[in-house]
Amino acid sequence: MHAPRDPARSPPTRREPTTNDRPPTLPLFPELEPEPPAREALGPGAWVLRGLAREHGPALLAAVAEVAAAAPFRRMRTPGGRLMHAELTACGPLGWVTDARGYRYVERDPETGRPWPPLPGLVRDLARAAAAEAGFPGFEPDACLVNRYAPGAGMSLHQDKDERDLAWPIVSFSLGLPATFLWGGAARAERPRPVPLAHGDVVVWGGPDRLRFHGVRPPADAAHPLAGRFRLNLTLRRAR
Ligand code: MD3
Ligand code: FE
Repeated sequence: MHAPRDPARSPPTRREPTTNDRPPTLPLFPELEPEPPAREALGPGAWVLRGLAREHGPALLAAVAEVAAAAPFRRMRTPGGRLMHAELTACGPLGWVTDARGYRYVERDPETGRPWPPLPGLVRDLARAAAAEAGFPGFEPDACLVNRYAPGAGMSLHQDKDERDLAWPIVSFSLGLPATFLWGGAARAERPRPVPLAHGDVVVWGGPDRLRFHGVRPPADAAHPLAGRFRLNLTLRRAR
């Protein structure tokens, strides 16, 4: 053990400069840097929070597996009779479904007749934190949709407007294979902007951007080390 240093008796020491004293070196060609910015505004109410959930990837995928064990992934039919390409399940008090009768939120899985599995605490906590960071404090989701995309499966341009109070945002977690998200406008005809989304990216969509048309390009065929040949997307919503 050292004796405690008495500052009054020891001579002032001068530290040698180390590399840590240098100001950060800015990239010569920032446009060539591989690191995307941590936060990107897609619009006045929409934020990409790059990699915010990456460290929770294994836990989130385990949570999805547990949900899918109780409420298996399935392909649903649109009211027009078309089979959706993404497979879907849900957790939390309410789950979104589509069939010949239309789109709606229901308390029970129509496949099993049982309530949807509970919303995992980690998912709820991360969604609340992400919403707060994007300027939506107090977000309390009551519905979590889980979309699973195999290579070749996408989602065509649509709006999300089945939720009662559109003032609440939607928080989405992307896991597994990367895919290109399509960020459209208020009208379907507006050409959407491609936004690449990777494992661990979180996006918050709200405010004036809540009713934008959006879709997902099918992921390319590849294997993700944690998720295999799938892209998974969790969307957290306040449905009622
Ligand atoms: C933008 N899912 O489930 S999540 C959907 O990646 C859905 O699985 C996509 O669109 C996916 O409805 C995109 C992101 C998302 C969700 C809702 C939005 C983006 C949104 C609502 C308004 C604007
Ligand atoms: Fe959507």
